[in-house]
Amino acid sequence: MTKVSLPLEKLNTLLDGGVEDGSNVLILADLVVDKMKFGSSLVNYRHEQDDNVVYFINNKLPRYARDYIKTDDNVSFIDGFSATINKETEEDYQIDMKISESTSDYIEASVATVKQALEDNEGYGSTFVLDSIDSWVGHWDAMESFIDEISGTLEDTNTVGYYLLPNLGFEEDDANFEKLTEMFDYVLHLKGLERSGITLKFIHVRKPDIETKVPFDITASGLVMYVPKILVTGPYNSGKSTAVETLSETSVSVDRLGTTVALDHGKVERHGLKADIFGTPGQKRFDWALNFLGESIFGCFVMVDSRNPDYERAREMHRELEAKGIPSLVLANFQNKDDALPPETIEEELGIETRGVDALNGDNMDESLDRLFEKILSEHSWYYT
Ligand SMILES: Nc1nc2c(ncn2[C@@H]2O[C@H](COP(=O)(O)OP(=O)(O)O)[C@@H](O)[C@H]2O)c(=O)[nH]1
Ligand SMILES: [Mg+2]
Repeated sequence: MTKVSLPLEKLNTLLDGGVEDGSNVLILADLVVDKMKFGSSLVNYRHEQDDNVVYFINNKLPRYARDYIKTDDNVSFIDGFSATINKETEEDYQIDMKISESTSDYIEASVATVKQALEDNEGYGSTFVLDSIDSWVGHWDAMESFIDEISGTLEDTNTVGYYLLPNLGFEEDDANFEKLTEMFDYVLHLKGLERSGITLKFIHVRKPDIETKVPFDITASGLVMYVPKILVTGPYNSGKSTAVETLSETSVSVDRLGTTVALDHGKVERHGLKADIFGTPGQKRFDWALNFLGESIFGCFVMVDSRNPDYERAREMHRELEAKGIPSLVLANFQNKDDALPPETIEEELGIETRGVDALNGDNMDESLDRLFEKILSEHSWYYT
């Protein structure tokens, strides 16, 4: 069985390499998530993996989707919309009728056109995207027969079919949702939550049912795993500003008022991860930072100076973080110094997971960030609220 990878590494890990070749995937998108951008990121990614793409768009003009798709090569559009507004199509394939006149005729014509387009691409691994099936919802029989008929062609042409659907009100235990779930091999639910003025987006794999959620964002370079805020805290001179600078592509440090108002900010974006990272002292102003940065702190590094760790304060900060449900990791900094205690000793003393790092040279910093992401994905409470 061949697996076809998706544009997020974490998703592939959860799905043992991706989705099965020839399968069909429902992408249910909450309204705060731009499903067309998601679909285009998927197309751009699969195209980079040498897929041919057939993109069937039936709720707006294809050029709106083209704006997000990086290439015209080997990307064919089926225009299911122009006829609805009496416009000539510019695409190779078209559904030459209005869905409003007869949904079942429209779907029948769609089956024939999709099959044709996929067969024209035969011999390649392909990607098929249908954006979107919302206008067919309720026409269950017609939709089911469309999906059934296309399934055979997907298998024959080594194509994965992705069906986009805005979440117009499917609740968790909705009978309609169950019906939909039965029709597809995979169901990816793109969820959105508003928190402290930002929208947190994450993928919940509902078929197969996987508990770990994958937070994501859509950037110019494609889909990335996205965690809005990571905090770096610890005593004065433990290396917080240095850590933020080392981890970030760009960073600023506001230090001029001494330890009271110090705040570092950097942006991390690399190997598929994106995060805003904030450094703030762990002394008196820690509560202030937790409140100021709000509920959307996803994870925290507690920095200690391995030459002289303040165990009491580190334990206290860990307790405060734990009480707020924020996953954290102790970074035992200055490991390059001769008199540094080994991370194992510090971990044992604290009873809290600890990694040894050298913030200045960056030793073990990337690995620690990956580990914190892991902890965030498996422990963070906001997925469940
Ligand atoms: N040798 C070494 N120096 C470090 C390391 N981390 C930080 N420093 C230095 O220690 C000093 C204090 O670090 P800084 O990041 O400003 O600490 P902060 O007060 O916690 O923000 C600076 O001079 C850094 O260059 C490290 O891992 N190794
Ligand atoms: Mg500093």
